[in-house]
Amino acid sequence: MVSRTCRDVKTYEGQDIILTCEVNRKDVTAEWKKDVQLLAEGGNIIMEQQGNEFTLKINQAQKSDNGVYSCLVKSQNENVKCSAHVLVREDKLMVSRPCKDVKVYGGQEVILTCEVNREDATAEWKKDGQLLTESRDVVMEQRGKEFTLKIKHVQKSDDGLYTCLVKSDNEEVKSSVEVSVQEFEKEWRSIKLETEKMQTELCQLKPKVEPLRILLYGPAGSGKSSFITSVANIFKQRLTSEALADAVCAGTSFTMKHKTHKIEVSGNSEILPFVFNDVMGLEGGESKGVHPGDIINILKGHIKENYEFHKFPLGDEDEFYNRSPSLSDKVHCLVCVLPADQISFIKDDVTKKMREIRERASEMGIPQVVMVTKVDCACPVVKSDLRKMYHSMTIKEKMQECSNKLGVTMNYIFPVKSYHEEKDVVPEIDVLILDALLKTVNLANDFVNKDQKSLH
Ligand SMILES: Nc1nc2c(ncn2[C@@H]2O[C@H](COP(=O)(O)OP(=O)(O)O)[C@@H](O)[C@H]2O)c(=O)[nH]1
Ligand SMILES: [Mg+2]
Repeated sequence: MVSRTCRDVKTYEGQDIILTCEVNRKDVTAEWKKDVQLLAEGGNIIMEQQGNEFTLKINQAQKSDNGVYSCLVKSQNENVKCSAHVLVREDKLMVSRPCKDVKVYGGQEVILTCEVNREDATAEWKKDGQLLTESRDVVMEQRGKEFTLKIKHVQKSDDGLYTCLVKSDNEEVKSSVEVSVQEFEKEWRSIKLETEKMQTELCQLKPKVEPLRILLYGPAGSGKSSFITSVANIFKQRLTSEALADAVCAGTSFTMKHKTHKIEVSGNSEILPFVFNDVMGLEGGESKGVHPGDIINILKGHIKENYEFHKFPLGDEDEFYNRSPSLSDKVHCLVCVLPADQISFIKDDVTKKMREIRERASEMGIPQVVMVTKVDCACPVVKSDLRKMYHSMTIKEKMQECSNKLGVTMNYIFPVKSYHEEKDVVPEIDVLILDALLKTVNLANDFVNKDQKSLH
């Protein structure tokens, strides 16, 4: 019986190999074979016997020594055999082709490859030290000595240091690479630079009900007043002195009176066929801002001009309560205003209130859009060039976050930059605001047309 069999050996060229085999009899002899060939001593081969223990030594092993070695032990009436694999490798485990740093545009595919000097290695990938797992957009492959990590549709959040950790037996090597995601190569949404045409379209709109009423709501300091002032600037073709926006610390000062903002057109005394109301009603707790119940009252047209909001909603006995609102008193489009740089910090109770208001508006069939303001504060690329708005991954991600939080689809979300420190009108500001405004006003108009039809 073999009491101790020889063990498999994996080593490098130049190392010595020892195979040992022990049996439970004393009067035995042994012969060693490499594969089918009987081995003889000489060269780098040494055979030894010490009692019932047989040893085969291979000095300074070479790749040619690779094979299955067996020891055949013979006694008078019995033969036993044990064998072991010997694997002599050329080198230590090494990265033969490391990953290369990559710069990609958002939305593209990233492929990282790393090659080692062995076929039988396995690898895992890490991003910033965190183990990566496969998903719909993350695919890992091995082809012989080559390992690949594929990331489909990269996002800004895929930026980071990627490491391919390769293991073989007890050895480990790694190769790291920096992936930096650039903005979108092509703009993902295009807007026409036709400010004049858009202005004319807005001026000449003849809705069935005038004025179309647009309600802006959102946290204090989100830029509601600045947006309205910016629209006024565009149609006056200069910066208006109308001090609508409060530059004071957000959260303490806000619009408390129900006021309708009309927009004048420069050159003649015309006013635009749509108006704005703005309320702040989304702060956490009930004590700040306009009560959600009053926002619903505004949507329905129950609140008269100049009403000063209280902590509690307006009762239907109040003189400011409009019991029989006409279609023009009602809101025709609800605009949620959220600052791009603050979206991630909006508290859950505020999001909940916003969703509730949205749901009530949806029940009434009122169309809704979201203006993502202060884009310059969220993305340096956009800050330095507003024309890069739809190239910016950050802005798209902010919009996506709004979409997820509020449940509004992306095509009704518009990133805008308002006038806040400019001395003159800037066409790049105008075009974004006009584009968002035109879509908002058209939705309001569609709503009024539908409502009119349902009356007849
Ligand atoms: N950087 C930057 N600041 C803005 C923008 N829009 C508004 N602001 C500033 O944000 C602050 C609050 O804006 P405001 O319109 O009063 O917010 P409201 O409380 O929602 O009416 C003011 O200081 C504005 O000048 C914008 O697009 N970019
Ligand atoms: Mg305001």
